[in-house]
Amino acid sequence: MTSTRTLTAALLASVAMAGAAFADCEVNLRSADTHPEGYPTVVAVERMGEMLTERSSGRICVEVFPSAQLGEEKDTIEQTQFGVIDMNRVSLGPFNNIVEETQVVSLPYIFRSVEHMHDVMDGPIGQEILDAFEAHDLVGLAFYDSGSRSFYNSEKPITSIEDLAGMKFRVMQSDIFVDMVDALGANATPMPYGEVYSSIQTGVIDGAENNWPSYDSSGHFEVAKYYTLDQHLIVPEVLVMAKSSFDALSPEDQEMVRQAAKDSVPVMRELWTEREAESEQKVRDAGVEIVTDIDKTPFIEAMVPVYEKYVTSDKLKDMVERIQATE
Ligand code: BDP
Repeated sequence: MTSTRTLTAALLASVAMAGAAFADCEVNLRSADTHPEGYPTVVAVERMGEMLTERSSGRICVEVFPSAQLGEEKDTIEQTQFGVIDMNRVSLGPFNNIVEETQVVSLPYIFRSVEHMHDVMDGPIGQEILDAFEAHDLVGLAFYDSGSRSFYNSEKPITSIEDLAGMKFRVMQSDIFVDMVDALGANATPMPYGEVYSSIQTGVIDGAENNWPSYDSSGHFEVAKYYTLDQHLIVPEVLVMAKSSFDALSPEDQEMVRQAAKDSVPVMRELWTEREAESEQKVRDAGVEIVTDIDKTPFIEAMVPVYEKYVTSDKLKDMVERIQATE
């Protein structure tokens, strides 16, 4: 009893202190993230906030709400569009049905490597995609890393495309990913991230797909012990701001926000590289069976209908060509 009470008191005191610190700021930007405290995306936005607070002499703060405290991504995106949430760090996947330009960089196997993705996202194509958010009541601030995503499941090691036949996989809420899984001969179930663990555990789905850090931090590796590195997606993540919150700032402060977001990118990339290695080690130590030797050619070939379905406008065709031409 006593220890619980002491703990609760300590917790309340720390929450009050944090609240007080943010209350001292003229502008407190509330930022959502689905990942827990300590995850690279969460830490990167916290660092961005520290830079902003320092550069604005304490006027502007960023308060990160981790662990989906403000809701699942699809809902927090809507709330950010409405200005209820000021900032949001999300995968580009859930934006596919809203911001057309994000579809191109969410296509399976569009990037040859993470380095290729960096070259594209750090250049004019990345800027075009950031600018495209404006038409949807958002300001695109920066892209973060997300490694590459691969399939994991609770049933068996997947060693070829044939093994996927008839299996049920959760995907992020985007039509592209539903079609991607269908094209591989499996069945897709779009659902919020927070529901995946119990859905695998109860057998509603056989598995899902994600990168090392998410596979680890979500605990999915505990219930889906087979991970096959087919690396079908390299989808960047994005930090966006509500247009209404951005417009309420002076032009100087707007610039300061943009710059702090940009400056948080190298910080994030470093944290990401470290975390990928740590997560890989952790799940290997936990006894996960990992298939690394997989022929990706049939996976890549199976994606032709997905490209045909989504890359239809001249604008998107041109973007795909420019991405492929980026060295
Ligand atoms: C993680 C992304 C996160 C997504 C999650 C998912 O960082 O933004 O919510 O995947 O699969 O890798 O939903």
